[in-house]
Amino acid sequence: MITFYGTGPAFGLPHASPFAIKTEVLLKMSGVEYRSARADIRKAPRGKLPWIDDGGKIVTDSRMIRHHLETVHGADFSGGYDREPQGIGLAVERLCEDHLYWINVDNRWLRPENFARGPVHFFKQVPALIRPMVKARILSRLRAALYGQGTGRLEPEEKRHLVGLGVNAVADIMGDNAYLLGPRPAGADATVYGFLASLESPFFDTPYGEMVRARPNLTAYLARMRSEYFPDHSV
Ligand SMILES: N[C@@H](CCC(=O)N[C@@H](CS)C(=O)NCC(=O)O)C(=O)O
Repeated sequence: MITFYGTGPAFGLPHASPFAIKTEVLLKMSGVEYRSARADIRKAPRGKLPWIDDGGKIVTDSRMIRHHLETVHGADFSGGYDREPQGIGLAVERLCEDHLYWINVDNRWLRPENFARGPVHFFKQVPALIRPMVKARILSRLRAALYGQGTGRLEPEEKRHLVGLGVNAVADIMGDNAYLLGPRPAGADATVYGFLASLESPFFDTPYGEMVRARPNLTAYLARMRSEYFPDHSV
């Protein structure tokens, strides 16, 4: 039995982490039996979540978890699509994970009002005496990571422009399809759902949610994915 370590529901989402939402959708798509456990980031095997424990084999990173489900459990995330649409799906996944993700992290963690609304609560388990120090250390690490990645050097208007390009590209690729690539869900949908739902979350003060909601096909898609993969998750 697989144990899946995610963040658990937060911010009106099935998980605080889009990578955890993605991974749980992949697990559900695969049909493999699993149980969920709340991850303690201090115990994360590579310092990042999510991860899984499959009978003692630890697999970290949502991309490697997908690979594990395919190679060890015979999961098929192709959705039955040809290689070309699958290639488009992979490119869209990386657009979400390596680009939109960072702008969303910047918005959640480095805008003080959003940090106070959400991420600050992650520090509740830290003893009160050292909490301010730990918080300051994590924020400074994150600021450095965002600066290194590049997002930290952009003006708000530039970030909005880039999110608009990314969101509209996904909406245009999806068109009238029920899922990203056509009438059937594929592995790419786990990612697209995780990251678009996170970007759209009205829990945070953000200009990005409106960009997602401005595209009716994305709004319908988020509702469809949520009712199919997280029917019990009510917010
Ligand atoms: N490539 C990884 C990325 C995972 C990731 O960045 N997780 C974030 C949470 S959304 C994390 O654990 N960050 C903690 C850190 O970087 O210290 C995946 O696909 O799982």
